[in-house]
Amino acid sequence: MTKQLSRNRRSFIQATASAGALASLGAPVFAQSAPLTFKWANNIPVTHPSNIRVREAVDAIKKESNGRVDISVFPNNQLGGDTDMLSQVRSGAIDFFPLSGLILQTLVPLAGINGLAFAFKDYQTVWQAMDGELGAYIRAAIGKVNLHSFDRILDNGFRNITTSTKPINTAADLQGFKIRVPVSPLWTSMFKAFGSAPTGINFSEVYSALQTRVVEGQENPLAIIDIAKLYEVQKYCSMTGHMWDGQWVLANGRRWAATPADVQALITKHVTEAVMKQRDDIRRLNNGLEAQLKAKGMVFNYPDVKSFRDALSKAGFYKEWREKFGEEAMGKLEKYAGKLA
Ligand code: X2X
Repeated sequence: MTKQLSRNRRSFIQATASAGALASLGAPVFAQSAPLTFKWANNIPVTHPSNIRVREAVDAIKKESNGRVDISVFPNNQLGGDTDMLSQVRSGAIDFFPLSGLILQTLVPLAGINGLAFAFKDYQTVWQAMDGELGAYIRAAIGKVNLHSFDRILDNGFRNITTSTKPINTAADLQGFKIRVPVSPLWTSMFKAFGSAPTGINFSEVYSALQTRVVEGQENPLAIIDIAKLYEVQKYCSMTGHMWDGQWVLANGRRWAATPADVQALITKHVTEAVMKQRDDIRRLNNGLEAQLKAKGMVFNYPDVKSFRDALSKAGFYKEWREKFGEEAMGKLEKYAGKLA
């Protein structure tokens, strides 16, 4: 009897709670409003976890909204390179766009801070910082340029240098080296500090730039090196792990603000889930990829990072960026990363 009562009571509470939740979310929107269509675009091949998880998210969003919220995905630079897509998400031509904080730096200078060379020693520190105070500080800056950023950042990974010509063992090997970097002030400045010849090229052009030898090398996490088949046009992979890079999932600010609260909540829930699963996928991939890339003919080496850090310090790289980012921002980074040279 007591059991029965408590069960009834529980279902009453549940029913009341969900009715309340529905009312506050404006439940009728899914049922009554006109369908809402959105465009999501990115720079990554369809087989990358970022795209696999986004596919799952948009399917779930469509289903849970009874078909009312329909997000079309345009992967692999179909709508243009990163620079172009950034303009498009600002103008509203596309609605959602995951972008490296370092490329976003052309618009939001602070957003490059997590890419400071050798700042993060491991993933644990990365997630503490990016899901903690540092990430919140960066997102506040992103919010000021008519962009909404979801709270959780996608993993791209720790970046390593690949080349068609020689392994990179010490910083001296980077002198005069023709390397592609993404279009971003921090990346260009870092390789200039090494004495390299960096060229800013959008990812959409990287394979052909390597193939035609416009540049000798590039740097990316193993998942990208594998999935974009860069091993076809690169021989050496030097495991420098020189920075951690992730992609903020950006939305056009006006479009997001005009989206009903219940739709915002539904999209946010699934985007967040997708990001957390994507992080897990990348972690698993990174563990197995080295062996696979070796089997595809790449030659790996494991440089001591000291010469790279020293070269950057000597060239004034850290000093320059400390001034540019400012003490407040550097304090948020160093709270997690420890003191940077
Ligand atoms: O452009 C790159 O190298 C990539 C794919 O890693 C980024 O999105 C920053």
